[in-house]
Parts: sequence; structure tokens; C-alpha cells
Amino acid sequence: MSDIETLERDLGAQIEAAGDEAALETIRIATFGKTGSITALLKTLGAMQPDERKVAGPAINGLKDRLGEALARRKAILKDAALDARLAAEAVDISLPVRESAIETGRIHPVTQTIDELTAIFTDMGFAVAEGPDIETDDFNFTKLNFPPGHPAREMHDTFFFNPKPDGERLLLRTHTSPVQVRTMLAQKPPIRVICPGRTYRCDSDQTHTPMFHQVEGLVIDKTANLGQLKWILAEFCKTFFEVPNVKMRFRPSFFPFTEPSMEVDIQCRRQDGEIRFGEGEDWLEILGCGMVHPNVLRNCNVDPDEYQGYAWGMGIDRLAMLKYGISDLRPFFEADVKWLSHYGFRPLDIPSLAGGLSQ
Ligand code: 2NL
Repeated sequence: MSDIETLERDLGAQIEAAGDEAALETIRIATFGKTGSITALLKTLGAMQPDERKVAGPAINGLKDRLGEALARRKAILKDAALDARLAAEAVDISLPVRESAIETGRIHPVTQTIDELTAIFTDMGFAVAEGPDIETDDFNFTKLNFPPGHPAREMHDTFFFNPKPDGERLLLRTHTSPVQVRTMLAQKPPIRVICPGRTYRCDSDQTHTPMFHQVEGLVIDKTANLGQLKWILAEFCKTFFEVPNVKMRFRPSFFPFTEPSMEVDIQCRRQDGEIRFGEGEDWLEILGCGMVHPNVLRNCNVDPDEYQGYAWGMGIDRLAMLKYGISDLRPFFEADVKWLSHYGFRPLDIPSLAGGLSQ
């Protein structure tokens, strides 16, 4: 067999065996490159005698053309195969369901839901919503609210104090939302009707207390503000919030430095099989504190107690959320556990409204 035939057979076999375009390119360079086998063969033509060249020339050039064609054919096949492989690997499965969006999977925290609900109730009655800073002065958190300096009630609040500033002033984390009402009275002229929901802080931590918790307070200042109005407001609130047609309430005398008289309020309930129901039964559950604003507080906030009087109340939002939604443990409220939130949380588009029934 001639050299040309051997070369043609060997190279032809190599080309057919090339598994991808890179392997084929290596063969092409080894054949037609500067030092390639066909290139070397073509170079031999120059040194040949004319007779010899007449025979060898067409034979070598014929081989060159056939190998060129074989390379091109194989390249086209490999290119098609590579594309087919990519199309198969990158295929999009259009039968896959769409991944749920954040609006479907996200949940509203029960505390946020409860704040939204009680805000809907009180704003419907004509109350404005006021907010203030979590870091407060001793003056706004205690002194203006009729806690005398050194009064034991300051200690009762288990206050988180900051280190004193160079001028000796000691800021604190507010122990109740009352300083927001103080700020409201100092900034606005009566009549005033506000609720103040927000975070509050006390150095206390056990099964039923967390160092940060939520409170909502309400304040009305008007010339004829009186306890009869307060009773009606609280009864309306309880019926609407707990979604029952009637609820008995019990007012017990109590003490707060900022109200006189002061009362604690219980609502009628029934405890059964570890469940609690409102608006029925013979048991009582304390849910809030209230009273007539102390004249000293009015004076401290530039409200003339001879012209105006006020009533105020305060309640724990976390506890309201636990009671309404049957959550027995307070601590997971603040543990950011997604599993807990997906169980107790609310759908983002179920906005609480009085017309819709608050919790739907
Ligand atoms: C409770 C009791 C209460 C108030 C808060 C208040 C605010 C001002 C003036 C007078 Cl500026 N009173 N707030 C009044 C009575 C009770 O909270 O047990 N909260 C959880």
C-alpha cells in the first residue's frame, strides 16, 4: 500500500474517531498546520523531477482535498451533536409550577396584626395614632407622669438606664408608651384623642415577661372628658377586638402615679379545655389599667386642670394577641422562628378592617 493510501486511511480513521470539535482541531493542526503531515508531503513536491511530480502532485492534492472535506463533514456532525446535547441539558421544564411569591409565603407577625386591628378600631372612633422614640428622658418617662424623684414606683418599672451623659443626664428605654402622650400634650392643644402603640422595655425575663414587649395606651383630653365615656370606649373596643356581641366588664380600684382614680379592668370569660372564650362564662381576666389623668400630669404637660380633664388607659399588646389567637407561650414572639411565624402569622393581603371582620 502506498504512503498516500496509508496516510489517508490513518487520518480518515482519526477524523471519524474525533469525539468533539477540540479533538478534531488537534487533528487538523497535525495534518494541515506548519509542521503537519500533509504540509510536509506538499513540500516534497518542490524537490521532485517533473515526471515524478506529474504523478505525485494530483495524488497529494487529491488527498489534501479529500481530508479537508472529511474534516469539514466531521466538524458539522460534531457541531450538531454539541448543540443537541446543550439543548437537552438546558431544556426548560415548562410544566414546573411557578415558585410562590413573597406575597404568598410571607407572614404578618401576630403583634403587627394585633396593632393593625386595634388601630382600625380606635381610628374608627376618631382617635389619632401617635408615636415617639424608644429612648427617652427620665423627665418624660417618669417625672412629668407624677413619679416623684426617688419614688419606689421608678424601681418597680425595672428600668433599663443608659450610662449618664457628661452633664449627668441619664437616658433610658421607655418603660411604657406614656411619654408619647406627654409629648402629644406638650405639642398639641386640647381636645386630644390619641392612641400610642409601640415597643416598651423592662429588665424582666421569664415565662410571661420579655425585656421588650408592646403596649398601647389611649388618652383623651377634653373639657368634659369623664369615666362614663372611658367605659363605653373600652366596652366597644373589647367587643370589636374579641369579635363578640356583648362582654361584661369589671372595674377594680387600683393605683398608678399618673391617674386618680385608677382602675384595673377585667373582662368576662370562660376557661374550658385549655381554651378561653370572651363574652360568656363566670370567670374574669384582667386586660388593662385605666383612670382619670392626675391633675399634676396635666399641669406638667401645660394643660390647665381647671379647664380640662382627661382619661387614659394602657394595655399589653402581646397579651391581647395571645388571648385572641390562642398562643400560650410569649417567648417565641421574639425568636424570629420562621416555622412559628408560618403557623401563627397572617397573610399579607388580609388587611384587618371593621367591615371585613378584623381577623377574617
Ligand atoms: C397598664 C396600665 C395605664 C395610663 C396607662 C396614662 C398616660 C398619661 C397620663 C395618664 Cl400621659 N395615664 N396612661 C393610665 C392608666 C393605666 O396602663 O396596666 N398598662 C399595661
